Amino acid sequence: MPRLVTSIIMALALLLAACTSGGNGDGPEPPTEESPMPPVELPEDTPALHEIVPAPRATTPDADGNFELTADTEILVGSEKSEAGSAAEYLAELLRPATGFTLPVRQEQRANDELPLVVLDDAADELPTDGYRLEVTPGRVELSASSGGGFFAGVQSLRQLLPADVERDEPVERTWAVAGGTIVDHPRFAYRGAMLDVARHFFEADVVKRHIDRLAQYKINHLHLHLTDDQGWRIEIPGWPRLTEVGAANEVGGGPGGYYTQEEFRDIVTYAADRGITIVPEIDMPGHTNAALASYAELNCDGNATEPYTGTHVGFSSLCIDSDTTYEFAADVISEVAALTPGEFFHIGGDEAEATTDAEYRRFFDRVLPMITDAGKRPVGWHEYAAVDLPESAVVQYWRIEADHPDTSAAASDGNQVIMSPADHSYLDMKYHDSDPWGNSWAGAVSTRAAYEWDPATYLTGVGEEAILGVEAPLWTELVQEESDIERMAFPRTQAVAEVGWTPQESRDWEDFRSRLSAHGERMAAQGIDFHPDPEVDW
Ligand code: TNX
Repeated sequence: MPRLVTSIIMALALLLAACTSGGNGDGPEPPTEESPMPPVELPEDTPALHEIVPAPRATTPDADGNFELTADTEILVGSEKSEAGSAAEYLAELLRPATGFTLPVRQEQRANDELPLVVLDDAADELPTDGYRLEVTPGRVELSASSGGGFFAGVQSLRQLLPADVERDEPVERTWAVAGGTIVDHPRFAYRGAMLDVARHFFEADVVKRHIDRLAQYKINHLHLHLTDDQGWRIEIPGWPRLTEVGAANEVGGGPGGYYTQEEFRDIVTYAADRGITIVPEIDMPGHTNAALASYAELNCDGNATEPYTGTHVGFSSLCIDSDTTYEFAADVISEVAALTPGEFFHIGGDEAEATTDAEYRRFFDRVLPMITDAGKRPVGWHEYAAVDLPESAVVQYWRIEADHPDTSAAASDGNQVIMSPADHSYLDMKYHDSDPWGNSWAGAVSTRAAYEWDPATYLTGVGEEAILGVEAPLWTELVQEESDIERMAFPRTQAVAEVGWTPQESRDWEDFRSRLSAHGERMAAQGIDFHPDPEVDW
């Protein structure tokens, strides 16, 4: 751009800033012409605006707009929204270890214009859900959003615009620059989820928290925790102590199992919220309940407790459908777990209830679904539960690999929303490639490319864009025992599904994703993630 034009634009911008700040001198102001920021040279490893994952909607680079993060940089919160404050704190926490900078977060409007600033403020116009605008100019990065989700998403984009070194946990002496320009972005779907099965193998709270850290960077905004199954009950329920004394003491293969106390679980929920992630608790019923049936004899129709189960078969267990104790149990568990989670969803399982007749299954959900809506939550269930009368707020999660499921399409026509988790594209417990030594294979291999190349809106007959709440990548853990197994199975397929959920279909392209993803190998390595270097990508 010619210098004269640049100067005119700058003068106009200054004039506009003076007008919009109300002229009372207490609004943050851009650098003045008397103290222009010197031009910033970008180190070679500085990512370009379009290189982030998931791909943003619109980027406008500006070579004159580069920003340098320095020891003087401050983070300023102009928005009253508490999430803007949390997002700012989170940003500071992300950037402090590698930069070694203090990066103070200030809630005040006043700032020293001489200092480089990162400003989080309300968008002047209403942005779509989870949308944000990121403007990088010399001396100032402005992140604006209309909602908490937007601030968290923008923070992740800004983080990815810094070089991979920013992911190290020790200070690195170097220039920290961000390429100039503007990103305007919002997601295709409101729900971008991951699931972790903590029932088949139990994972301690700090493992879950580290997983949350890793998911959040790809704008995953829901973590569904599969808290109960045949092999284990993982959440403390007052009044039902044997669920954790007996039901939690096993896992697949006979290991010691474990569970979260209510306090630990609340702590996970808060930790996730501070990173823009809502926990979706799942209590799987009426099947997948052997851990409960082994804990309480009275939950069984014959009055005998079952034996603990540490194998991997499915479909053999059921709560006693026509016993009042079952509904006292369900009511207590649902109200306790609903109270632990401020999020809008409560997952009630409903899958593979092969030990229950269709009529029993229906009777069960006719009594249990109102407990969930009465607790103020939207029920979510695996797609088998689309066979029952669902309340309007209920969400159906499709997990199979067939292109037709009439109950799910009927629910969608009735206005129920659908989460798409087709196993042949989104199941993180599958092998990446047939030759892999680990992983399930009933849905076939799910390579990174397979996790990327599908369209949620054309997968299932009768379930189009409008019916879809979002996507979710489940990680079942029959074969996953260590934290490093979680990492290997989840990454990089989580990035692929995250982009399926965020980026519009017409803007997605495997070759383009593949080249952007390759730069994330270094970022993941710097974070200590034991990802799978799928040979489909040049790492
Ligand atoms: C099917 S997907 C299941 C799980 C297994 C998984 C293994 C679903 C709702 N049920 O119980 O863990 O396959 O891939």
